[in-house]
Amino acid sequence: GHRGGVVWLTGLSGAGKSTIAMAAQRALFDAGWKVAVLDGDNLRTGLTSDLGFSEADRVENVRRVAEVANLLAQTGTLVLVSLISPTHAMRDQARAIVGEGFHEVWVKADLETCAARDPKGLYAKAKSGTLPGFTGISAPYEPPATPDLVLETGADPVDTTAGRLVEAVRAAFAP
Ligand code: GGZ
Repeated sequence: GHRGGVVWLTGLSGAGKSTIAMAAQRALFDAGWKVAVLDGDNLRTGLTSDLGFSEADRVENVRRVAEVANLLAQTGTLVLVSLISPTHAMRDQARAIVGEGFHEVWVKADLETCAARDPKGLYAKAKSGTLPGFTGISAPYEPPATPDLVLETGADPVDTTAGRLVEAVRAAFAP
């Protein structure tokens, strides 16, 4: 079968990381792959429920999720991680934890596009100042310098971006 590995989706809130991860998971599952999604927003109800959004808490969040992703990858699972993981240092830490088989994917959309989508109203709160330390508004996002793949969700629909992700996964991890 296929090799295990970690495909790390980074990008702003509302860029489309979770949507693309879920669509790719479905396609890979239908093709017989062992595949898991680790989504920051979901994990924060359990594994990382003690963490907030300070720099230090985000570092710890990324560290824990990378450790879990690595354990799953070692069982032969293809792991799709969906975390803002806003800094180079955080993503470098994840890469170091996983080692071989780490792929960085930038789910790219303009801040204006994400803020216009605003599915949970978080950008509105961040702009009004009621939600401090929000990525892209009042906390940093450092775009990846050398991502393995860039998916532009402002330009391309989800079937296109998810399809490109699935092709990249096949190219990297299929037998
Ligand atoms: C960024 C925040 C914040 C702040 C709550 N900054 O788009 P969402 O809503 O559904 O998913 C986002 C999620 C980000 O969690 P991560 O674990 O991916 O972040 S990190 O990798 O930086 O640790 C967003 C919501 O939580 N959210 N407050 N202040 N996103």
